[in-house]
Amino acid sequence: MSDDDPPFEPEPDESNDETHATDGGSDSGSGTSGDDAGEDRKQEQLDSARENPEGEQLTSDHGVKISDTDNSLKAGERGPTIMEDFHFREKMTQFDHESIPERVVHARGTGAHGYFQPYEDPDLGDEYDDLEEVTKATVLTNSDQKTPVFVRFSTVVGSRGSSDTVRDVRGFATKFYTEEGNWDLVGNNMPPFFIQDAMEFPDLVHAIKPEPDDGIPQASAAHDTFWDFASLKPEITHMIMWVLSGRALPRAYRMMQGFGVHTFRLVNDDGESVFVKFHWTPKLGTHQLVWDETTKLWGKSSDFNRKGLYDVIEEGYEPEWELGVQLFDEERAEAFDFDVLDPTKLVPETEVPVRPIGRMVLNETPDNFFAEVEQVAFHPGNVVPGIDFSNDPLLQGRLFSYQDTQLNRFNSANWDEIPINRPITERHNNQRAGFMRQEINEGKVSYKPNSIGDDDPQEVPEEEGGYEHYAEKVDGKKIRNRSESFEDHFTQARLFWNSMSEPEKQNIVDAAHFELGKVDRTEIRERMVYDLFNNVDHEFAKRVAEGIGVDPPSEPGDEMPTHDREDPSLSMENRTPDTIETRKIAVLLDDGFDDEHVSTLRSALEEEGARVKIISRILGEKSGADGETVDPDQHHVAAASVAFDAVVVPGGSESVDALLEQGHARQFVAEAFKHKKPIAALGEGIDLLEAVELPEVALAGDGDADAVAVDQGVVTSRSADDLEAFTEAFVEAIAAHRHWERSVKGVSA
Ligand code: HDE
Repeated sequence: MSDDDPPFEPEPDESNDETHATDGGSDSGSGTSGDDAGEDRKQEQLDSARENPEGEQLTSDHGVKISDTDNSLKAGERGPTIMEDFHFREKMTQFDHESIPERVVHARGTGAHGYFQPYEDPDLGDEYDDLEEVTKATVLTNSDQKTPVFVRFSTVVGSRGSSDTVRDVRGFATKFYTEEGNWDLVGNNMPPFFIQDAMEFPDLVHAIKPEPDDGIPQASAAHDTFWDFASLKPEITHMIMWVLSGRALPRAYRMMQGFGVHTFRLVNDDGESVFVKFHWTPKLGTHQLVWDETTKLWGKSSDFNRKGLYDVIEEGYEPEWELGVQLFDEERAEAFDFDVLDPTKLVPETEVPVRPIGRMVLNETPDNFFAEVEQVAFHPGNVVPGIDFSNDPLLQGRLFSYQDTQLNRFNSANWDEIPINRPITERHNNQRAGFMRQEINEGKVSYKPNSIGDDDPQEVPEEEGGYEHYAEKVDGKKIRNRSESFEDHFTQARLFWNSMSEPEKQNIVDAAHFELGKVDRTEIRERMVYDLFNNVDHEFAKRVAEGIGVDPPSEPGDEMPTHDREDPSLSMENRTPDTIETRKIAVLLDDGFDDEHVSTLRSALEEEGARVKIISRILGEKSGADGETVDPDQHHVAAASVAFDAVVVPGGSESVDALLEQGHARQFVAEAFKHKKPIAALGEGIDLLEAVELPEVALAGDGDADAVAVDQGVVTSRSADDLEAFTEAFVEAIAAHRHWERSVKGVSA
């Protein structure tokens, strides 16, 4: 099978059949009527800016046809180039100016289009009957309305060309083109943040970015300046626990949760407000890579996450997330043992459940990376009526920074006029000028009040949709300090640690060994262990200390909380729905493979939504023992197990004998084992697993010819008589994603 053949046709979704409609005809003036007008309108707007140069004649930017684009104009056959060559000048000037400043953080990313649609009558528990009771934002409440979205996922620290699979927080920024203007929910894949006040952000970023003297390291926190800063900032502890966990190594953007991080406000028609935390929950589960795998991917597939999102959408899948809200009023907020305005805290789901209120579907890749992904500009200050800010000092600071940073990136206040950033609503105001103004406004008047133009554009009263800020009572002295209610830095860090399974805890310890192992200064490592980790959990601190040349602390830290609370929602292992959709499965074979094994496996796995890829030593058709042929998708030079979710070795003695001679095939299996991925083998295929000497794994033996053996995610069947039972067991092993119980100490891969 080639990459061109969609392996899996997603079920036709009735609610979704107009998703790609770009055929015009929508009512551009329609308000919040129950149709997909908004969704269509964004597509139309983008279409009007799309150009397809294919087959057209080459022209200059001023529209003149060009006769030669390879040779510059010269004075004589071998003479100097002449400046009047306008085509040369233009081509070179455009090239010289092809880049804009990369984002100071979140420089590396990718994006996709899609839509958001609220659920009809979502279950909000006992406290609220319906969402209209708490917000007038129809983007969240009108279940007939699909709002177009553009989502950009990103890493934070690395520069634009850095690798995708580094240990880092991931950005999860969504632009909703609503009927009431743009709403940007600019979140991350982790619910807390590093710091409590926007004032500290430049210091945090300076500390984590490459060090200023040598510009090293790229896209990594593993160096002295970051941990120096961290060890002196106990408020960072909770976030550090997340960053050391598998959350910082997402398997795919489509397998990642998203969080609004801050507490926001929802506001209803009567001007009443409740607090809200926003959550994105991926339909495909929340999954991670393992560290060794990520470092190999830096070299073998450094666009791994970017390509992953692009490929699945192009292959016809539609990654989906549920938007959930945690709703709580001021009184409830007062009762928590943390401050909801403190962005280093989350609201535990054990306290306030997440209520799903709608779904987001990503179904279209960008046509032009620069015009869409690079130029999309988010701003947490972009809100619509019904959504408002809290006084979280980090959020308040962001409201300044994003507009400011766009001015730097675009060199113009008109950044919100370009196609990807334009709202679908009409815009009327008195702005007329500035670099790269796109709109051509007619008329004499660009001021207010005016009599010449009937005093247009008119202000809109709140009842008619004008944005009114929530009338929160604020009364205080001007002070520069930190609220006492922001002082507890360890309770939630401990909650996170307590909520991890043992393998997840080990991952955190291993990550700390790597990160702090890269820190030269002993006193920094000591501070991390004694001042931070030992105030989270004493055993944790000792386990970290052992690996980094620091004496283990003898007593728990003075500030270590004693609670044993857990929140199961924090563990990724509890976020593994029973699906293998979009997982990439490698089939290792050579000439002489068992035809039935391959065709049965492929159809069974594809039926479950997996993507099956045939890997062979060299490209070009391979013949099965019974004469079937397959066309390998990748060969050994290009394929590596790190880019797959599981591997299966079908039978066929000639094929397996060839694989046994191929170091790459052994390496493929050994690496998949080391990275705790599902492995399966049928018939003679088991010989390859035996040759690799997977430690402490029970394979189907000759004696139990009929049985399907399943041990630690390794599924084998010697006789291969019951292919149905075999594939069922393999599908189950793939759905589990990783098999943490394996001992991989002796595996050299
Ligand atoms: Fe950002 N952040 N940030 N940030 N952030 C930027 O804006 C900033 C913060 C987040 O895909 C920048 O357009 C400050 C929290 C995402 O284009 C910049 C503070 C959260 C993206 C900026 C924060 C985020 C950015 C760089 C502390 C999670 C990528 C380029 C007060 C809730 C958006 C840009 C995209 C980007 C500033 C903290 C998420 C410089 C000052 C907390 C997902 O404006």
